[in-house]
Amino acid sequence: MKDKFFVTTAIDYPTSSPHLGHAYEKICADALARFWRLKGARVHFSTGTDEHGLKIQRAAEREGKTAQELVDERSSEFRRMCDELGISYDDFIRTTEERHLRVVRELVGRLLEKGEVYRGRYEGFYCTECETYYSEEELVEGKCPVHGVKTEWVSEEGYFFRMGKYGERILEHLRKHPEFLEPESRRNEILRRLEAPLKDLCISRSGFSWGVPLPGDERYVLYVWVDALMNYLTAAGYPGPEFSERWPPDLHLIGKDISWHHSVIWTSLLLALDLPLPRKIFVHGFITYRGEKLSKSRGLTLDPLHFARTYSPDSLRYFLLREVSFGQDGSFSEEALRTRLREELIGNLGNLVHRVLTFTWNHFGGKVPEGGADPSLEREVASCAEETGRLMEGLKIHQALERVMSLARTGNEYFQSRKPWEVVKVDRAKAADCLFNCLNLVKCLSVLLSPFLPFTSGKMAGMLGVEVRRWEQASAFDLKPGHPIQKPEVLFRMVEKTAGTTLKAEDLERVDLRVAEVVGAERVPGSEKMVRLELRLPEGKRTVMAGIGKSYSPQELVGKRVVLVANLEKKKIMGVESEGMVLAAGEKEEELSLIVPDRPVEPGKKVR
Ligand code: ME8
Repeated sequence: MKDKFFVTTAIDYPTSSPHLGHAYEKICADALARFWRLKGARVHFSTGTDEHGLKIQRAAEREGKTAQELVDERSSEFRRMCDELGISYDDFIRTTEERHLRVVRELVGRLLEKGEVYRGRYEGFYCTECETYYSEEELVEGKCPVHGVKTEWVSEEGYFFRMGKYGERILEHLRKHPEFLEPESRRNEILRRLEAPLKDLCISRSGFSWGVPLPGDERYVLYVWVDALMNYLTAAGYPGPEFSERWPPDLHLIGKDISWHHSVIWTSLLLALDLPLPRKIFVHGFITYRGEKLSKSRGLTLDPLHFARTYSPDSLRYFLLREVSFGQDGSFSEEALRTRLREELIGNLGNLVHRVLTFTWNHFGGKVPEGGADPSLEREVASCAEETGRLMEGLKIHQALERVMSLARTGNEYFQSRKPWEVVKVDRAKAADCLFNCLNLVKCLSVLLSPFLPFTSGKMAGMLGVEVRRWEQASAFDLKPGHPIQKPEVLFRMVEKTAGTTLKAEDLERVDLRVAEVVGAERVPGSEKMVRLELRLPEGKRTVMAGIGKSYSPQELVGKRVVLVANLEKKKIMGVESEGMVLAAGEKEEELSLIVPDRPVEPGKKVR
């Protein structure tokens, strides 16, 4: 049992809009924060945006905005995503806020005073995508090992943090406290990397200005990761009175591309500052789509709000929490989401709640009928609450949710086997007793579901006229006979699918397909897949990004006549504004075949 729970997520780079991977991390942290609140812990949950650095400055330049304009706009998109998904953060921190700059200045000043920083010369490689330094040995075929993009050679005078001297202490900590970094596979990765001597860390950057000026030498800006990691201290209220209550964090929840930054860079900074280390860093897996990691830099993103708005925020939360084994990668597909919505949310949970409440409404005047708790059902509910609690404490989020849903199945079986719709005609008291038990089970479910599906839990509790406040409510059959319920409403609905359903001829008319000639083609740096095409149409040229680079070389493309979806909304892909899409057939990226007219057709001609 914890009396406090300070949980943080990574703070996202607002270089482009949030994607499903960002949403996944926030949803997992939210489920844990909500769980611990119900358990009575003093919870502090922070998330936010990481707004400095070269990557942000370059993104702003690409979009013709100032860096401040870019981060203001985009940070609000991340916050909106959190709000729409029901993320119950207590603090949404932006690293450009004055309260954070104060903390960074003070703490870097302290490092300088303590002799933890010295002047030197940095020579090596830098990946702007992850804002990380790499040595030559760390690169993979000369490219960033995480993003697969070209790195930049950096050679500059700068300031170094004596990180190297903490290598041994970090190793010792990892060995003594295996729970510090989980899952085990991630800890082993870090242990292996720490077999080589740990180097000092260059913490200054020059040549651009979008960052925190380095205290004491403002020709430099502070390396963005030092600034970003310190967000956890700012969010904890450093150095105010709440800080000692909240610190250390009970859980840093992060993705696997940034486990080194947290377990090594962050840990050594905290050691140097004599601050207590976090209790746990948990590394979740990546959300993939058709076998590829979602990533802004690769132009492969899925908009969480699209799915939340189409299917409901809880449907998306449910899918991600239930589908992905926490700590491992998990793949997203709309089809799989629809299947879980249909079979589990509608078919199991929605069905139970609907039949129990509707039956009560229709046959018992909307009041909990007379009955006594069925001891074996009550025991089953209590053991579900106990097991779910234990699974959540052990960070087995997907198993916890699975366990809760098994209780909904038990509820359905209970109702089904007692046939109250028949029994009510011959033995009203017996039917009443069945409903009394089912209603109490539904009430317990509304508590058990509340960390995972807050909107649904709220609706269920609302219909039952109860308020979910404590986890213990999950195992008590305390709805009393005579307690009124509200008119039942449907919890989940299936939604017509926009793609893949039958279309009318008029629907097809809306898609403007045209023949276009490829007059230029080049590979997009950093991607094996993306090719930037210049297409000729009678009205002028268009730039279109096409994911056909594994099937075609740029040379073979020039001169081809292709089919262009000409009235598609413009979209930025890998920094390039794409004005349409070309059609190709095939499943695998290496086996795509462009759709081309098999007789000469002039560019601009309509495809019908
Ligand atoms: O790394 N699936 O920001 P970021 C799941 N600003 N999680 C994913 C993901 C995917 N496909 N793609 C990214 C940064 N993430 C830094 C963090 S913290 C002091 C600074 C996760 O916007 C990623 O692993 O690139 C990270 O935890 C978070 O999203 C933000 O990624």
